[in-house]
Amino acid sequence: MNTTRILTIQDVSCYGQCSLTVALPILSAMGIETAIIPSAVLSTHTGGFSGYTFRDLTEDLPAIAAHWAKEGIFFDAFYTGYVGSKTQLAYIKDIVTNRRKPNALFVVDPVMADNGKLYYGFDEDFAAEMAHFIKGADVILPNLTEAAYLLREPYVADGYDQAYIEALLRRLSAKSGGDVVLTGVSFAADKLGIAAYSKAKDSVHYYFEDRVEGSFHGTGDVYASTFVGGMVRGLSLEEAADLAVEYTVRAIRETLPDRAEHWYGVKFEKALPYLVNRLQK
Ligand code: PXL
Repeated sequence: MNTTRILTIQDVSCYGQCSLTVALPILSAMGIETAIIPSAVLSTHTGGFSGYTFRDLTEDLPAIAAHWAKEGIFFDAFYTGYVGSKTQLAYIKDIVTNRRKPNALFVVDPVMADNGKLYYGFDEDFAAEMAHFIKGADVILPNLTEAAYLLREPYVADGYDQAYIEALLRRLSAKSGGDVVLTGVSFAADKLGIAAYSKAKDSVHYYFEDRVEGSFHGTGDVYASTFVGGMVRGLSLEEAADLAVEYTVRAIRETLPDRAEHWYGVKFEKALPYLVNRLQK
């Protein structure tokens, strides 16, 4: 029997519910065999903690790739998230090129910024490299800030209309060559969601849910992992994009009662039964 095997490359934030500690459980719950390459190991994520450790694993990547080449290991899908260095982007491109099965899916979450600002440790140079790295990705999943950095355009926080979002999606697709799911889109104060652009159909699809006030760390990773899981399970771009919003919102709602103490991430574990049940339908 054939197994669908995915490789995800992102950091291990030992504490704080993001990147691999979110992606692995979600993809496993969705029934997908998931191999990993940790891009870096941090004691915590960088959003709200100070004094964290950071071990860059860039130089481990070529050795891991060489071993896998010897073992004849190939993947059906690749999903990249937080990447620790510019050099790593080139190594990852090689891995995606050399370890792919025919028709493998390549999804890039260009994790580097939010709310108009680059995350700590990232600079304009990295953003320029990321803009290059996304070329050839089947799907990219930027938020509005990352979209602005990828296109080297000013960040527009709000007050935009559908025409702006659709032109932005088309500019991003022209850059990557594939589909685009833009996260954090809102045309009304009480609604928040996504806009998904299918290159093949040249169409834009929207999905919104009621906005939960505040910003929640790690939700980009919850969203991207669920989206990738959906795609690998054969959902359409639009279905996977919607499912990922539904699940992310549920994970946020699970966190609300305990928010002050649980400020560093969302309780996505509590919403996993919902995700598993939803996939059975
Ligand atoms: O959730 C994105 C992310 C992943 N990994 C690390 C981070 C962040 C966002 O701040 O700091 C280490």
